[in-house]
Parts: sequence; structure tokens; C-alpha cells
Amino acid sequence: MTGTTTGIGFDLLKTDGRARRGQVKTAHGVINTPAFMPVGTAATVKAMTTDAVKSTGAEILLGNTYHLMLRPTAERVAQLGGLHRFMNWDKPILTDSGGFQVMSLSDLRTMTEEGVTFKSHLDGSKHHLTPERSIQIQHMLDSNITMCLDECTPFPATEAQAASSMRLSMRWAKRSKDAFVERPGYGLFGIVQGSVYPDLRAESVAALTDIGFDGYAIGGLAVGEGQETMFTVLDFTEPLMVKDRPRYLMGVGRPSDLIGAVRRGVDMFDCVMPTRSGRTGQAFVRRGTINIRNARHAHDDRPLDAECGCPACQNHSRAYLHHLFKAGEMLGPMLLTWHNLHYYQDVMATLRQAIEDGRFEEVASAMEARLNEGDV
Ligand code: PRF
Ligand code: ZN
Repeated sequence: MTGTTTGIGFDLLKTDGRARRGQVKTAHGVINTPAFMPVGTAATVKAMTTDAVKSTGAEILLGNTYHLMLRPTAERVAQLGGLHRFMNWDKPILTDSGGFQVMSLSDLRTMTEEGVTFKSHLDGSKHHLTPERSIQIQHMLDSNITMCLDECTPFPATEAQAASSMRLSMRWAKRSKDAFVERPGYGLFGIVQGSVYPDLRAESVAALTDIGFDGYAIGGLAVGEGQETMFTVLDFTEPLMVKDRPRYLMGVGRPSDLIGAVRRGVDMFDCVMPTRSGRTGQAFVRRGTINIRNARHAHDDRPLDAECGCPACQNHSRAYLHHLFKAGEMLGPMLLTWHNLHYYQDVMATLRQAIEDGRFEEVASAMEARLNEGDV
């Protein structure tokens, strides 16, 4: 391995099968892994104060280059002391590089070797994002973990399409590394692409390992291929990745995805699922999911999840939460978001403890069995 940066530390504390218990060390503190990162796209985890987010046990948030460069702009955030100070979050922040969000949100995109030009989804204004510009923006935000600019290969893709897309991302990864300014406590992650093709995933891992990064993300999954295929890709990709650096599966997922990916050696996750579904009335609980708007909850005096310690479950009934959603009260989305984030952090803490205790498979399969029972 050549050129590895040493900005952030990673201690692998214990392994159990392929599951890993570790610690990522940054300038703003330690992240215990396996870790779930709540999404704070626009300098806020929607419907939550940062104290509330902290109370769920979250140790790191994800922010987005794409949204923040458009509004309030990276220059404004930098002028106000960086993203931690701007949003009152003093723990680590990881920022995504923008390419994925450009593809899913902006209008009129043109991709070239140089970068991507797009029109803002907010006001139609024209913007340009290159690997160098993305890294510069993430520096201005004061992100602890910067992500390389990549192209998330759409699914499905032919092997030829996936190869040229992945190779572009690898050239951008090199340019991202060259633009990255190393500082203690700050790091840069490369992103493995290659769609569902073993040879391409292997080529991508080798290219990134050769450049050398503080951590390695697995991109291009959870894009419609299904859980079984995603797990298959992890099965042939994970063994190729260096052991002494964190692995981050981008944009994943549901609780069963997290359990299955931890079983396959993944250390970090982010997903809008707990926050976005919480706002529309979907709660993740130990026995699966609940739609609180469903009429069967209207007179149910029980909490969402009897084993949950969150304020929604400690203080309120399903009937009350149902009422809040029916009445369009904003406390409904707030409480369900709080519950979902608390539950996701409980899942990760349980998996971390299971790895420490050398009981990962026993604990993980029991959790999976309960998720399949369904709410009653
Ligand atoms: N690349 C980046 N961000 C992402 C992805 C990716 O492939 C995904 C894929 N699920 C989510 N977020 N940069
Ligand atoms: Zn709860």
C-alpha cells in the first residue's frame, strides 16, 4: 500500500467472524464502529435539535456538499466558523461529495472528464463541481471525513458502462487525493464502484488502495439491485479491502441491511430512512415496521416499542402519535424521527456489544428473527 494518509486513526478492537468492532478517531472525537450516521443534509437533522440527536447516541453526522454549496454556500459556512459551529454539533461530521446528489436532485446535468455541470433544484442557477472543487468545499465546511467525488453508477448497467463509469471515478479519486489538504484529525475516503461485477469491484479496490485513503466506502449499492445482490457484492468485495481502515457502505439502509452488512465486515452506514420515514409516519421497531397512521393504532394505549427508551416510547401512546399525524401536528414527525434514530443507535450498540462478547451470530440472527415476526 502506498501513500496512505494518517489524518484519522482507526483501531480495530475485536473481530467476530467478519464482523468488526472498532474506533475511528477524528479531531472532533471518537466514533465507535459499527456506526450509523444520521443524515443532516442541510445543516440539520430534519425535525431534531442537535441535543436530541446527541441523546440518541449518535457520534457522527453526515452533511451534503451539494445542498450546502447551493444554500447557504460553503463560503458562508466557512465565514461562520465551519459546519460544526454553524449547526451546533461538536462531534465528527462526514460530508458526501455531491456527485450522487447532483444525479438524483439537480436538473440538466452534463458529465465530462473534468467534472459535472448542473442546474440547481432550488433556483435553476448553473453550477460546476469538479473533484478539486468538491474537496475545497468540504474543507470550507470543516468536514472531518471528506468523500472523493465519484459517479454512482446507475443500476442496471452493462459491464462496459459500469467499467467506464468506475474508471472515471478512479481518476477523480486520484484528483481528489491530490486536492486534499492533510491535517491531523481529518481524513479522506475513497469510494469503490463497479456495480455488480466482481472484476470491476476488484479493479476499483486495487486502484483506491494504490492511491491510499484513510477509509474506503462502498458506493453504487442500494440503487435497486435488491438486498440479496447487495450482500453478494459485499461478499466478493470485502475480502479485497484493507483490514486496518474503516469501511463505509453508502446510503444503507433498513435494520436488516445493517445487520447483514455488519456480518460482512462493514463499519459505517448512513441513510435517510429513519429520518425520512419518521416524518411520514413509519416507525422502525424491534418487530419490523409500524405505520402510525394506520387506523388500528387509533385506540392503542401501548408505546411504539415497549423496549425502547426514547421520549416517544417513554412518554406517549401509539394512539397519541396516531392523533398527532392525523391532525398534521409537527410533534408527530419530531417524535417518530426521534424514536427511529434512537432505535437505529440501539441496533448498532447491540451489534457492537455482541462483537465484543464474541456472540455476533447468535445476537444478529435473533434480531433478524424478531424483525420478521411483524408488529402485533
Ligand atoms: N456515492 C456517493 N454517495 C452515495 C452513494 C455513492 O455511490 C450512494 C449509493 N447508495 C449513496 N450515497 N458519493
Ligand atoms: Zn422509541
